[in-house]
Amino acid sequence: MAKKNLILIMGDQLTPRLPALAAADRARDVVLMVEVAEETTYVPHHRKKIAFILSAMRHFATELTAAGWQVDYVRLDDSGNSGSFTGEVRRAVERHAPDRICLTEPGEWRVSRMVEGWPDTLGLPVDVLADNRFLCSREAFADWAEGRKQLRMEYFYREMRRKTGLLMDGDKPVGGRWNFDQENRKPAGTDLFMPRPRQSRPDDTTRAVLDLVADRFPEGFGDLQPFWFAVTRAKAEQARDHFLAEALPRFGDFQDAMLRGEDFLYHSVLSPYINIGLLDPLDLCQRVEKAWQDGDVPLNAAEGFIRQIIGWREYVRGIYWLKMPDYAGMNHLQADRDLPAFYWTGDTGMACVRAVVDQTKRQAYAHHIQRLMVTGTFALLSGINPRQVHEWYLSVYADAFEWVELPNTLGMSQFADGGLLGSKPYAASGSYINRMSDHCGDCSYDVKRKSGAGACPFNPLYWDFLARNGETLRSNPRLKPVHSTWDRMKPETRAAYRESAKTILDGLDTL
Ligand code: FAD
Ligand code: DLZ
Ligand code: SF4
Repeated sequence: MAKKNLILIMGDQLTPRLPALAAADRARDVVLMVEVAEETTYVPHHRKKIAFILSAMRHFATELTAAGWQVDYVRLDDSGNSGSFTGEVRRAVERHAPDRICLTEPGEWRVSRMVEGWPDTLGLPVDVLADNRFLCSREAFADWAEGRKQLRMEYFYREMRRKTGLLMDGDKPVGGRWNFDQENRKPAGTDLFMPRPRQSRPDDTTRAVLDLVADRFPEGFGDLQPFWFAVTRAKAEQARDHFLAEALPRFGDFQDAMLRGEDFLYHSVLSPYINIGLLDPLDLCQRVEKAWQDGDVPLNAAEGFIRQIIGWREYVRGIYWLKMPDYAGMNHLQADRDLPAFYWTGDTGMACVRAVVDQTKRQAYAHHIQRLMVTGTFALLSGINPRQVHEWYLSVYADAFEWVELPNTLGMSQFADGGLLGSKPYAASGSYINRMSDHCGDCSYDVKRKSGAGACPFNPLYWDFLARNGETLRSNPRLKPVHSTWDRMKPETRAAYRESAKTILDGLDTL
């Protein structure tokens, strides 16, 4: 008799062509989906993120049932819910007596370890299938990395362009260049016609989940309302099409800009949908390429967007699986301060940080430059413990899963991996934020003041960061010019920076 499988689908695996489903038989096998306390609390997730994932899971289960699958769905508040993947798989094994368990490889190392223990603890064979929603398998990335002294994204990206054929003219990049990033650094101006991401209206299922999350996490971080994330594939595709038509044409030009009161600018806000499986990354890139071919978007926009997906997204996943579990414990700069409370409350006089934290609380979303150059740079300059910074980012964004969040935070943003991911730290003084945004006009601090009372904290902290980490960073050729500037400063100027920085660091929570 054919073997009966229990197919486990996790909250970030909501894709009909998922390998574990493709290998299954809907007449014979049982699909298991579980809402479990452990996944909702392993970091203090934003409440909107929890609601987004649970609602999308419920909708996906309904779609699978309609497509003829037998779905066993366990809700967070079902009596007897043991609260963990392991506990729920054990209970499902008792209910269905399968011959084996089958799943697609989990996105996070933590869960992967859990699954490795199941053959012993549950006494059944467990098949773990590679996740073919990524364009570069873990093995292919390890092969690419083998023997290389430096794992630079740019070279990986070129290989991915060749592999996918995206924006290629034979074996040459279209437009004669691989990368148009230099054209993507314009500050944005206020625009009455700024596009907004497409917003979905919550249906009965989402409303029930919102009530559940409100009830279960009354003190949790982040606003639940308004809730407008798409929670089905069809709605996510509408959001995608809206982005392609409305925002993509200007995505490139203003990729690094920040504007007060504009939470999204020309960004796609598609990462939550891609990361839980509602949108397919390759299909998305092919649509972006077609928009360029049809003359609807400029090449710098199409290339910039495709690079983020087949370049950065695949690259950070490769690094994660190559380097875990040691990666999570890295702390190259030995940063050991606690994360200030204003990362959770937004209660600070620094207008840029306040704006990003406020937006994060409202939307469970911030775009890349807000994450990297505001909250990220501030934590880097202040020497905040990278594990605390990592747990904050993993908690507060709807798109945050460790495989993508950890390398971005610990590597790109905090330089805690010693330069594996980026060739130099993203350290900057207030003038960067002043150039790329309009926050400084709204601030209790003066961006033009270099040190002393009222000076923008980023200014003295920038120089103090370089001086404090001099021993570790001086050998970095890309930092030579700034270290030379520091060395040429008058001793009293250097002393003023360091004195100011000390005052700031001693009273971080009061900024
Ligand atoms: P867009 O600007 O429209 O970009 C298009 C797509 O490209 C994104 O949807 C995303 O899928 C991909 N992308 C862009 N940049 C990156 C990147 N650096 N790494 C991986 N994919 C990228 N991204 C996450 O998906 N989850 C995270 O938890 C996450 N944490 C981050 C933490 C820090 C400190 C930093 C600096 C970046 C982080 N990123 C993370 C990367 C990036 O900021 C987000 O992917 C992006 O802001 C999502 O918004 P968007 O969909 O509007 O992106
Ligand atoms: C993030 C998350 C949350 C909040 N809740 C659940 C859940 O209840 N059930 C579930 O299957 N997945 C959830 N997830 C996503 C998982 O954390 C994610 O699938 C794993 O971390 C991937 O290894
Ligand atoms: Fe941020 Fe400094 Fe500008 Fe204030 S002055 S908004 S702290 S960069």
